[in-house]
Amino acid sequence: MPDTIAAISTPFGEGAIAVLRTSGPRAVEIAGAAYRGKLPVTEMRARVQHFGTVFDGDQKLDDVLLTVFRAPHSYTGEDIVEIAGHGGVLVARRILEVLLRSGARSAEPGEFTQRAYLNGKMDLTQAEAVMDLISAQTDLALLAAGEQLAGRLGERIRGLRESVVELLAHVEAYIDFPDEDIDPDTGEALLRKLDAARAGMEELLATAERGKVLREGVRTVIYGAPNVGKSSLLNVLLGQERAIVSARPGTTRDVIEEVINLRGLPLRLIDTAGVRESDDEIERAGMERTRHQVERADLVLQVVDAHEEPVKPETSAILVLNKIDLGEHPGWRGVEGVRISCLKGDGIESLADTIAARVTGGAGTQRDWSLAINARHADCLRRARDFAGAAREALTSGLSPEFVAEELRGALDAVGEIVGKADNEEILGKIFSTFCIGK
Ligand SMILES: Nc1nc2c(ncn2[C@@H]2O[C@H](COP(=O)(O)OP(=O)(O)OP(=O)(O)O)[C@@H](O)[C@H]2O)c(=O)[nH]1
Ligand SMILES: [Mg+2]
Repeated sequence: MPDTIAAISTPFGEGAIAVLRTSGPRAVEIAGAAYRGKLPVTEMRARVQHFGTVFDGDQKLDDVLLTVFRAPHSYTGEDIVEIAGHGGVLVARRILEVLLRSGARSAEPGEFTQRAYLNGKMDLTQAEAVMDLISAQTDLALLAAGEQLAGRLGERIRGLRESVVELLAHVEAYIDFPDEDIDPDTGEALLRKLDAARAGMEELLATAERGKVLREGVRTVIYGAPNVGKSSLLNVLLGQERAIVSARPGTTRDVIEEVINLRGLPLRLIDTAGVRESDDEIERAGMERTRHQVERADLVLQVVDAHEEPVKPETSAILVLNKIDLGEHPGWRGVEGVRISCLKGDGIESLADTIAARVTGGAGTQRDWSLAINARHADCLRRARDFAGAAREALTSGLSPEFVAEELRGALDAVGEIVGKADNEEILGKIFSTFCIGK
């Protein structure tokens, strides 16, 4: 029998309310020991809030609202009691201590959700989506997390898995009759099915890039010579005076990082020290950091001063010609780039369009971004795709069905791992350790 866990589920700090949760076979009993109200906790109707008081022995701790959820109709699939009290750090802590003393154990990060998964309330992709939802920083990220939480990705994966199961069953039928080779007609049909499954894998894999963008943001480095207006650009895009701007070249020395929401895309903007020859030790350390950031960037905005002599544009960067209000140097004529003025605010919308187009591959975010796999899914799918490719090889080169079946089983396991068919402590540990305690 699993133990009963408890945690404060609201963030640490003072707030209007704090919610504690306890889940497990003894949840009702444990919460009941600390609570006094009109009805004992054991007699409460599920999912109805009751007003009462939590005591530590004879000492009154807090007036609370208490709700019982009965297995299996709860988040975890176990009995859950939720206690909403006043949002003080100490008072919540004291209520938790009472629950722990009555026999609950402190919950590990993500343990409530892990139990939900283990009890079949959700698959692994849905459990992961819980965290995506909590950490979403833009509407697009929220949309994708919501769809995944609703099970849309899980459905696709199960469909894929189903088609591999069918293939495998078909091939295994031949293994049972050792004298028979797969006849050409059947071979053709199998190939078609196999290729459809592979296409399905590729289709999902193609969403990995946007999954990374939505979850981690686009690392966008603002790069260029001193004094061209890099920090000004950061401030304009951010909508606040975050970085120091001054007419003196070499103002920014450290790396400044802020996340913004650009057309629904989370952009991790990184302002850097201007790059030039310098004897100043601190400035040179700053430039070293700039170089390091450029190496790790998903996208580089190369800022130049439009009214100065042209410099050579970087090939993969978006060229941003700033200070266009001062006029454009004839040398820039015909050069492709976004012309802006941070001072006047001109051209910023068009820069945002250019960035969004680059990030979304020109298709815009109108395209369906609600399906966006994460790095773990991508890793599983790549393995599945390779196994499926090997199965195809085996099939077309006339190897005996055993070999085909072996590869298909590999593909099946890899696909299954995405939703959690292949239970593995290590995988679960990795996923749930990123959660907050109490979730
Ligand atoms: N006229 C004009 N001046 C601008 C514009 N953008 C920035 N500046 C000015 O250019 C100077 C340098 O701006 P910063 O944003 O500090 O430039 P930076 O590239 O961050 O400079 P470093 O941090 O030294 O590398 C400041 O005096 C800004 O007010 C613009 O669009 N037009
Ligand atoms: Mg600067």
